[in-house]
Amino acid sequence: MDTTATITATTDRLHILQQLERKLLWLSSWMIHNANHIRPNRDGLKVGGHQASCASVISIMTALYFEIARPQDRIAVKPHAGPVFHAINYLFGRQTPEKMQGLRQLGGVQSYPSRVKDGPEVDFSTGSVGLGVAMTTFSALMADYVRLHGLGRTDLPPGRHIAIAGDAELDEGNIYEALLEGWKHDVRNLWWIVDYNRQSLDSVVPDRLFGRIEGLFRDMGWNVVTIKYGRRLEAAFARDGGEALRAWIDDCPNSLYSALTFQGGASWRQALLADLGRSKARAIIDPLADDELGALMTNLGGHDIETVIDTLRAEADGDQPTCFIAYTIKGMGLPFAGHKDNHAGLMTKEQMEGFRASMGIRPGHEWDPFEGLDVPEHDLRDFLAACPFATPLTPQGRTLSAPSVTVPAALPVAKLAGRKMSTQAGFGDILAEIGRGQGELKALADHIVTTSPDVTVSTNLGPWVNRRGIFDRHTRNDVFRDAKLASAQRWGMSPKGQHIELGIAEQNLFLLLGAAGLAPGMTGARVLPVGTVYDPFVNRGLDALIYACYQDARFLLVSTPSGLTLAPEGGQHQSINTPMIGMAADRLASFEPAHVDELAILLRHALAHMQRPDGSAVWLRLSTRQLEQPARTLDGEAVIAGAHWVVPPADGARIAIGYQGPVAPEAMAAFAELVAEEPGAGLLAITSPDRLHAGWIAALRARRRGGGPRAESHIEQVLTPLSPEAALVTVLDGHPGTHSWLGAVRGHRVVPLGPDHFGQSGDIPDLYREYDIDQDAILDACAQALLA
Ligand SMILES: Cc1ncc(C[n+]2csc(CCOP(=O)(O)OP(=O)(O)O)c2C)c(N)n1
Ligand SMILES: [Mg+2]
Repeated sequence: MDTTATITATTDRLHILQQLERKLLWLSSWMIHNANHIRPNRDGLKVGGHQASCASVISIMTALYFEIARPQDRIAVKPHAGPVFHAINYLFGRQTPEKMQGLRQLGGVQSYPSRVKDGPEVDFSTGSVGLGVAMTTFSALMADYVRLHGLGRTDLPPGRHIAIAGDAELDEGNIYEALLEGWKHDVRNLWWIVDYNRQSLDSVVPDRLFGRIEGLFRDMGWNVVTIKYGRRLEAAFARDGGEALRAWIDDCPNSLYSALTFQGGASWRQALLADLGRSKARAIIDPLADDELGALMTNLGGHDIETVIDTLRAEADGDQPTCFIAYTIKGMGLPFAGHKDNHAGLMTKEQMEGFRASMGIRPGHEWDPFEGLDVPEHDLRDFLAACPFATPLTPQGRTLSAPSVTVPAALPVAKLAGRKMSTQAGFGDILAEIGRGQGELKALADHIVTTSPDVTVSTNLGPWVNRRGIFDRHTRNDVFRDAKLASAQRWGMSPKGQHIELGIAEQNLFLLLGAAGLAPGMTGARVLPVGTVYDPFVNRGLDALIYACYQDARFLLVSTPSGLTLAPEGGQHQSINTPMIGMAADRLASFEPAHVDELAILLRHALAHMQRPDGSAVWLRLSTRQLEQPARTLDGEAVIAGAHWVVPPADGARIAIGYQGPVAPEAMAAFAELVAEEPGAGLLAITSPDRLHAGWIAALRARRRGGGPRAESHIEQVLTPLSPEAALVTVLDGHPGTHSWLGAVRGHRVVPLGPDHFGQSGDIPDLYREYDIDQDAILDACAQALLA
C-alpha cells in the first residue's frame, strides 16, 4: 500500500493527529508522574509539574506543531505546558528520553521551557507569566525592523510570532502595556492563542471577564476569533431543541461548568434536566448514556482538533494580529478534569495505573514514542517527518547566527581634559558621534538600534536620534519641522529609522531589549540594542529585565540619571538599590563610571562584550552631575575589571578612599585633606563592584577547586599594597552594602558610605550632607577608620 497517499487523506490525517494527541497527553502526564513518583526523591521536596495545565492545551499544541506552524515561526509556550512541548520535540526526534526523565532535575528538561537550559528548540523562555506572551509582540516588531533595514537572513521567509497563553496570563498588566505598544507600532504577524480553561492557580476565573478582554483586543486593532464549541456540540445545537442547549451552556457559570465536568455524566443530566426538562433539548439529551452525555457537554472547541486546525488555518494568510480564545477544560482527559484545585494536582499511582491501561501502554514501554497507538509506526514517522514544522529552516536548524560587527579599538571622544561634563552627556556625545557613521564607525552605527520609554531626550539620546531617525513601519513626517517650528529634535519616522520610541512602560523597554537581544538567533541579524531609562525605574521593569537576561539576550542598558542626582524630581526618584541589583543580576555586567574617559572605555567594551559568545548584556549607571574631567591615561583593562588607583597607595599604607560614580569630587577633596596627615593613602576609582565581586568569587572558587592561571582576582591585586591592618573608606550614591564586602577580600576594615534611606528632595550639597556622602562625612569616616 502507498503510505504517502494514505496519510494525506483527510480522515487519516485526522486520525493520526488524534493518536498524537493521545501520545502527548500520555507523555506529558507520565513525565511529571515519573519525576514525582518513580524517580528517587532525596530531599523530600515536592517536585511538582502541572498535568492539568498540560492536558488543557494538548489539542491546541497538536494542531499548531503538527499541522499549522512553519519552521520560521517563533513560538512562546505557556510555562506549564513545558512537558507537552518537550514531548512534541521528542516525537520530532529533537529531544532525548533521558532529558525528559530528568524533568526538573539538574541536567534534565527545565520545568518551564528555557532557551539556555533546553537548547535550540526553545524560541522564548517562559516562567514568569505574561512576559513570554508579551515578548512575542516585540519579537514580531524586531522581525519587521530587521527586514526593513535589510539586515539578517533576507533569503528566509518571514515567520509568525505565536504565544500559547494561559488565560490567567491576561491578568498581568504587562500584557496590556504590550498591547498598547503593539498597536502604536502597527505590529504584524502575531498570534496569541489563549488556552481559555477558565482556571488559574487558586480558582475559576470570573465569567464576565473575557467579554471585556475581547473588546480590549478589538480596540487595539486585533482580530479576535473564539473557538468555543467542538463539532459534536455544534451538530447537537443544529438539531431541534439545540438552541436551548446552546443557550444553557452559554449561560452556564464557569464554576458550575467546571464542577459538572469533574462530576461527570450523571450530574450533567441532573443539572440539564432541572432547567431543560420541558424543552425539546431532551431529545438530544435523553438517548445518551451518562458518559456519552459527559463527552458531549465537554466537547469544547479547544479540544476539537478539527475545529482548532480549521480556525487557525482560516487566519493563516493574513498578517493582522489575531487572538484566538480557545475554550478548554483544565485537566481534560484526566481524573481531575475541571476541578478547581487541579492546578498543581498530580494523579495518584492508582490513577496513573488506570490511565496507563486505558492508553494501551505496557509496563516498561512508557517512554516508547509510538506505544499504544493504532497506527503503524512507519506511518507515524512519515507523518511527523512531513509536518511543515519539521522541515529544516536552515541546514543548521532553526537557530540562526549573525557575524559580529567590528567595534573600533577606541570610540570617538572629544577632548575632555578640563571640561565639566556628566557621564550622561558623554554617553549622548559618543553615541551621536558614532551616529555620523563615518569610516570604521559605519558598520557599528548601522547595527545599533536604540530605544527608550519616553525618556529619549532626557537621557541624551536626542542627537543620535536626530542623525539616525525614528523607526516606524510607515514614513511619517515631523510636523513641527514641516511647519518650521523651532525644536532641537528632528522626529521624522521611517522604516529606516534606528530608534524605537516606546511609551513610558518600562516592562516594554526590557521586553524589547530582550527581543532585540535575541535577534541574531531569531533573525540572523546582528543588532546592537541600546536602551535608556531613568535609573530608579529599572525597578519598574525589573522582572522583564531579569527575564531578558535569563534568556541570555544581549543588549546595553543605560540607566540615567541615578541616585541623588534625580532627587530634585522628588524623594522617590532616588535610586538606592540599583547598584546592588547590578551585582546580583546574572548575565548582566554592571558598571558605574565617574568620568567620561572611563565611560568611553566601558561603552566600547559593552558593544564588544554583548557580541561575544561568552559575553553578556551590559548595564551602565550614569549621572547628570557635571564633573571636571581629568587629563590622564587610563588602564582600560582595570576600568573594565572594576577598579583603578587614581592615586596608588604607598606599600603598607594605612588607609585608602574608594569612590564610585559622581561622588568623585567629594572623595577627591576629602582625599586631599587626608594625604596631608597620611602621606601614603590611596584613592581608588571603583567602576564596577559587580565585576570586582564576580571576579573575586570566581577566584575563590577556582582556588577551592585547585588553583588555575587566574587564581588571583583583580580586587585582590588592587588591594595588595595596603597594610593588612589598613582601613578602606568607600562612598557611592547608592546603598553602602555595594562596597561593604570589600573588607572580606583581604581583611581590611571598611567604613562604607552611601544613602540607605530615601525620601528627601533637595540639591546636591544638602542631600550629600543629609545622606552622609559629602566631604565632611568622608573625612569623619576616615577618622573613625583610623582610630578603630
Ligand atoms: C508573574 C507570576 N505570578 C505568579 C506565578 C505563579 N503561577 C504559576 S501558574 C499560575 C496560574 C496560571 O494560570 P493560567 O495562566 O490560566 O494557566 P493554566 O490554567 O493553563 O495552567 C500562577 C499564579 C507565576 N508563574 N508568575
Ligand atoms: Mg487557566
